[in-house]
Amino acid sequence: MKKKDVVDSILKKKSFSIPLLFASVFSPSNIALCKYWGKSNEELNIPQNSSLSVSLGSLGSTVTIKKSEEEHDQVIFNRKILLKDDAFVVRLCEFLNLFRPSPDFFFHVETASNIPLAAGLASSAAGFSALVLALDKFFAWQLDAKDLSILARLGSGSACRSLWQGFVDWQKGEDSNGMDCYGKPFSIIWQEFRVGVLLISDKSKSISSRLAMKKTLLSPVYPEWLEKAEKDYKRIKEAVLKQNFIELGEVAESNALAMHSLLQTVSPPIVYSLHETLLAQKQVVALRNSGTNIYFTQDAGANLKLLFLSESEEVIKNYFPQIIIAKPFECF
Ligand code: 2P0
Repeated sequence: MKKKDVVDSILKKKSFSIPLLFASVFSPSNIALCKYWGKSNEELNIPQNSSLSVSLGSLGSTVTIKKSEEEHDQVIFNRKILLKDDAFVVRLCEFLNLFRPSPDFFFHVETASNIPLAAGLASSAAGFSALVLALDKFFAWQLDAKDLSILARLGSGSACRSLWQGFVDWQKGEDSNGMDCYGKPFSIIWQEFRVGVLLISDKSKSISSRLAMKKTLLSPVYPEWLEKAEKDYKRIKEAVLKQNFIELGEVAESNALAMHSLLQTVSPPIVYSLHETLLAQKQVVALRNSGTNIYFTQDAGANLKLLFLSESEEVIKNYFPQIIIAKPFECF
């Protein structure tokens, strides 16, 4: 199946009426506690392993769409008009091709992210999630959460976990077309849970996660990653359900380190960490050894995300004054 077939199968009975002049939706960013790393289907972003994430509360992206007055799509990012050949615009327009009511219908898309670009967190996840939700609102499709999550996944895999606040489960599913591969929120509300974003570098990453994932599949130890990811996913799920912070933190940190070790087995090795990343990891471990319950996780970049509970917030702010603290459950 191609992306367009999936979209058509979801939208088969939907009309493209436009009752609104515009639609605007916010989606939070999300951080994986058990990482999605490797695809079994590149076209449809179907993962090799199940993953589990937590949202970043009010940190994320707002997408506003309306019909373009021009004869092409217009994309504005943080108030700046982007050029047609910008890689982000090309990717977005390709995605929008899946949803045009007619070939001469063009979109005006405005994306506003409140995450510092330097954080390397203005990830595609919140953007594609908000875009799909905005399309649903704009065309009044009223799709259910499962279908919306599948559509968001077609834009970017991790976007299927950005439709909700709190913890989200993304099962890899069994269906080769990915119709059982979508995000599902947990009903757990864990008010004290915090994610701290620790900025290490504002340099763009050396290699996109999409390409890095592809290269990693060739690693001789990739099967070992899959085995570990499956175990970690189950343990983190259990820890979320029991609200066992120590277990959650230990497994999440170990999962992130395993993903980065795996990256080093690729030829040539893929290294996202900087010297400062390793120093910050050591600082987290030192703080933990002095009695503060804190763990780190790291995605496809040099920055760290710190996991802790509200009881440790003051100590951690003193230790890492530059930290940006997200509250995944502040809206509940
Ligand atoms: C994750 N990452 O689970 C993992 C961990 C980065 C490290 O999902 O190709 O932008 O669009 O499906 O979702 C980043 O990859 O990749 C990612 P595509 P995506 O959050």
